[in-house]
Amino acid sequence: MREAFKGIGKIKFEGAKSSNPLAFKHYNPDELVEGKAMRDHLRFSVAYWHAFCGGGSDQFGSATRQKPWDDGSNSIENAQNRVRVAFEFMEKLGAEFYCFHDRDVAPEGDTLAESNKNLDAVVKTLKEEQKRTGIKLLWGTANLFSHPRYANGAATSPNADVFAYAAAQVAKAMEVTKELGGQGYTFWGGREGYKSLLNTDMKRELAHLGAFLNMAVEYKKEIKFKGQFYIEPKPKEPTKHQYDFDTGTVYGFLKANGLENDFKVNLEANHATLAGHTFQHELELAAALGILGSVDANRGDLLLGWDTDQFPTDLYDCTMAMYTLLNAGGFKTGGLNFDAKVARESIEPVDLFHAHIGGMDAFARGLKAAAKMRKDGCFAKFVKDRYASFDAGLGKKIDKGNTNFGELQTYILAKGNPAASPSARVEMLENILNEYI
Ligand code: XLS
Ligand code: NI
Ligand code: NI
Repeated sequence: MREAFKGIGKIKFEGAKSSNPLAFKHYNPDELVEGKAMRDHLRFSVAYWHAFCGGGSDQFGSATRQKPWDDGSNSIENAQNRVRVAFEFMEKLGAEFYCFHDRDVAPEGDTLAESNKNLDAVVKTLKEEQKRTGIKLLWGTANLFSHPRYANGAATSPNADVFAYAAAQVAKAMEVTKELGGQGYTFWGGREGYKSLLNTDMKRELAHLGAFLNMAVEYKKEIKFKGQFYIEPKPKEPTKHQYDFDTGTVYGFLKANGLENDFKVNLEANHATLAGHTFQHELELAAALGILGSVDANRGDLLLGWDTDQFPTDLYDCTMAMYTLLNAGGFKTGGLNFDAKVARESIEPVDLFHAHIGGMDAFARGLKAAAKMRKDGCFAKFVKDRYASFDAGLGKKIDKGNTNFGELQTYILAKGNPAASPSARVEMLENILNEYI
């Protein structure tokens, strides 16, 4: 195959003093942090859809990106060639994982059978390239939102045949994910929500979504797919309201449907902010609930209200995310998947490198800063001391579930007013954080 990214070699770590924009300043894959190689902490993944399918179009204009390797056709040959380009890119970048939707990698046919056949043909090339490069599949997924048949949802469509079609598509996507050794499979409810409650039976739609995911779990066992299932929360866009709103909502839904042991969450930074949370809030809650699985690494724009999917460069965000991740024990099956697109104005192939290098360096800095915060232990100690009243006496009984309202009443009536809590030192802690960034 002809080289697609001519003149760009393997991206190397050159250290913070380097001024080469095509080098890592902070991501040094083999460097140990807390006794583990950076590559194994961060598990970087490239999102096939943004990196190799997106062209930069938006509601106001058509595609802008130069892709000299792409003949613009829907042929299998073009799709297979795109796979080779993708692996050349990932190899040069040093990303060890990728993620894809069924319809990113292979063209949709006129029938499901034809689409499946197309997918099989491209999966063959994916498999060859995985073998050639050692790059692995972090997770696969099915696109249940682009085709007009899914305009009213997939598992929550009012049309039972659409539900069946979506099930068949997911079954096939799970099969190929398994075939490619995928470490996970993601469910993002693209249009699982509503535009208007005037035409929506919410109770029924939620029940259908629960049934759909339960059948997916069953099928997973049937085909012996061992990867981790993820749900990716997002509160809105494309629908006005999406049922997988945020981590808290997803957890309640999983519990209500007996699925809490079968799924973890795949958290996307921009989706967290769309839901009115910080990225770290979502990570922290997922960790507390034991469902922290994987991350779609990107960022939104404070001044824009939609899912802009920009590359993550905010050092505070990356540091706080890595702090929560390290505290939670790090990734098991998950990783940092760059679900991010280059700006419409960044039109050259090399921009794809700049974008990913920046994201990888930002998370590498975040990782190192977070490890230092943990080593110094200042925040952890502050938190521990702040809750010390629960470490002994009555507080301990509350923690263990060994008391009741009667006892608490007697206790506090005898004791009188609680003493004021010590200062929470918000500003002092924020100032200390700045010293790590
Ligand atoms: C869209 C989602 C999507 C999922 C995969 O907003 O982030 O890209 O990650 O379907
Ligand atoms: Ni995503
Ligand atoms: Ni997004």
